[in-house]
Amino acid sequence: MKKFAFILFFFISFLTKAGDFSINQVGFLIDAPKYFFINEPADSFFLRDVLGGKLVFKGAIELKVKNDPATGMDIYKGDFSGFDTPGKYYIVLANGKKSPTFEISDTVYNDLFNASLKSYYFQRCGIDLEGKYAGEYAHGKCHTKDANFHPLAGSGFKDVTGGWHDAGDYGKYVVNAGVTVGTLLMAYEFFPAKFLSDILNIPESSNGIPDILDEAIFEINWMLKMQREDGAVFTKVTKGKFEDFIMPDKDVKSGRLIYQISSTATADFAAILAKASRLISDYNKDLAKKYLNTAISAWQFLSNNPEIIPTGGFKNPVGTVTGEYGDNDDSDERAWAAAELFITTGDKEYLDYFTKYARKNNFHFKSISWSQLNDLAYFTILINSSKRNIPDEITDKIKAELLVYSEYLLAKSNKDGYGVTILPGEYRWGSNSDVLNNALILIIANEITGEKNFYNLALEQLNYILGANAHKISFVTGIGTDYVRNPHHRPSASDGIVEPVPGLLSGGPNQNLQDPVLQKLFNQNTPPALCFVDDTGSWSSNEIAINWNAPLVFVSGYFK
Ligand code: 9MR
Ligand code: ZN
Repeated sequence: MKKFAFILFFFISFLTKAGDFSINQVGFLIDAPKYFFINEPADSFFLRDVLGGKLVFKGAIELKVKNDPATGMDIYKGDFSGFDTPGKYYIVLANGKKSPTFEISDTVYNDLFNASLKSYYFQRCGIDLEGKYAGEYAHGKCHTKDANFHPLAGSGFKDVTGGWHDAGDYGKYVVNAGVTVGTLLMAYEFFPAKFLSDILNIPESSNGIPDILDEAIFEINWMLKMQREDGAVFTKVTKGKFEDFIMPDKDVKSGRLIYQISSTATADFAAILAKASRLISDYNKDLAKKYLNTAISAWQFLSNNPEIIPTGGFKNPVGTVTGEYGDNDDSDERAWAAAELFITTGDKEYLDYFTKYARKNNFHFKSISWSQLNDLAYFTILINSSKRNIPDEITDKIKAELLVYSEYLLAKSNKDGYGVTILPGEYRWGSNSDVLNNALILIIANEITGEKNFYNLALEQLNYILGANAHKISFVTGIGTDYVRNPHHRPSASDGIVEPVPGLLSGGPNQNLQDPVLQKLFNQNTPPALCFVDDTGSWSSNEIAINWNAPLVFVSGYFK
């Protein structure tokens, strides 16, 4: 009982620390739905201008849901969508409680976009992060001796320096690079006009190539080093065990190893290199050719080895305690590679391969993740359909299933107090990236169908990430008024700087409680969306990762 009271006290103080308002702390686009949530009844609310406190809008507060399934909370909503004058505002209740200040403008997500893309620069491995780009987060070269082979993968040394650190750890994993680079390239390919910025202040800025491509190329150049002569691709470069909480350039004690090849890594590689080849060809024909050749050699290896490698999917060798990214189904990765290779080459063999997979799976959409790439294949075929004369029969199927999936997301959101598109049971490790990947799907659905509901729902997902959630917190470091400050991120925790490295998305609530910090605070009875804590020790709810940031770049870049 005592323990319960303590937990309850902790809970309440924790949940109320950010104030009482669940609101997008960055703000709203001028024509977007605008709203906030509170957890107690109130009659009305007042929207006031920051300058002088002038009252600009008054609205009613309505009960949205009692005992919300994901949070156990009563949720009340105040809506001010009708107000559309750009400026900086806050909300006040009759009892005097004030919300954080937020902005209404058509450029409200610019800083968020820049920070979320720039975060990849801070993850770079094997180079000096120079003060002129990294500011106070500058540090020396790390992991310059990458790497010797794990005995199961080969012998001796191979240069695999470069690329990004995967997450809060310093490992580098090809599988996770797949979905990450895939999503960044997709943003540029689908909406080039929105992603042309070349002024992010990374070393390649102003080189005439959009920074989003430059950053992707930094990772791709590492991926190239991970390829074996026969086309197969090694799975990862990590230590035997996760590093201590030290800066990357201090991580020199024990060596890092290259692990075995896998068919998932090889297929992800083929997809990325094929996609990058066609996108970079406008800027650099030689590079485009080189990329395509490596993609084809990876595909060749896969064709000669139609069964999954290793059998059952990649597993960490006994004694290895770093990320696994194990996946026992490589069919979606292979289909994605085929789709990208077809669009780049026009070679019908690839289209046939993709179509066979898509038919077998009835063109169904699924939640996008490092292990689930089939939506990326569908999108590639759909967006490039006229370029390659894809038969209507195929594109119609993809469109129809995209619509079915988007309606399903809409139905889920209607059941949720905060309007999020995941339900109890789905708050898994990295749930915030699932929310943003759903926003990505909805953005494309809106582009294809013109259905404004999907556009608005995508924005609602971003609202959740930026503060319209039970924790009243922005899940992106440095963004909003009350954001995550203690991510499970080795540089942020060991650089001696109070502020975490900016632009990083926290994984978010994880009802599976997969770390000791969550296990101590919560149990199976905790409402799923509450299973989160802004604590460095909670790697299963508060880590950051390259794949989670990618849909944030996509979504914020689209709406900026
Ligand atoms: O994102 C991954 C998640 O889906 C898995 O459930 C989890 C446990 O295997 O691993 C996550 O990825 C981590 C990776 O293994 C190592 N680097 C940090 C990643 C984010 O936590
Ligand atoms: Zn490094």
